[in-house]
Amino acid sequence: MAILPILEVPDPRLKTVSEPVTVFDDDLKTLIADMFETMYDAPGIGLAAIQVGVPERILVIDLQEPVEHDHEHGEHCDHEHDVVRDPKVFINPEILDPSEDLNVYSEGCLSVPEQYADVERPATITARWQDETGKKYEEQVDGLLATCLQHEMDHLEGILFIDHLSRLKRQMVLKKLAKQRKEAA
Ligand code: GNR
Ligand code: NI
Repeated sequence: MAILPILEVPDPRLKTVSEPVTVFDDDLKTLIADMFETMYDAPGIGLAAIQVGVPERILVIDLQEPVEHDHEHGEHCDHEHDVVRDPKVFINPEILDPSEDLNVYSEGCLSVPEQYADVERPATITARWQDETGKKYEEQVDGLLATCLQHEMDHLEGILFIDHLSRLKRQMVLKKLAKQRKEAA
């Protein structure tokens, strides 16, 4: 397993249109394992293969809701371990019949680090995809998973969440990122 470097704007590779996966082999399973490790380390709730430089239609998502729990007095508790992992893999994903009603979510992206902006997307979609063995699925998806899946699917088309913003807002986000990078340097 390996943590892979994540591409950041303005890396031109992020604008690549990714290619469908046709071979479901051990190399694919290794890449998916590395993508999960990279996503959990970042941390993020989703990752597209192109974000680690691989132009293939592969997504990993884990909305990773931390679970509330009680514990006995004096019991040792490391909250980092109190996360129920829910890893989801989407290969060659497609969206069918997006709803007319939209959801607004303050989105972020590991390729546009530490910047957030409201993005409107269909609230409900039907998603079709394959898993790492090539098995096909079709399911209706809503809530944060619908938002995240659409954000990730945009990556497969070379689109970032900032591309959904007005030019003015996009420039504000990129200026803020440049300023924060300068201050961190
Ligand atoms: O970690 C992430 N958080 C997030 C929040 C709202 C909408 C989408 C996302 S995905 C993002 C990780 C990422 O960049 N995936 O491509
Ligand atoms: Ni992203």
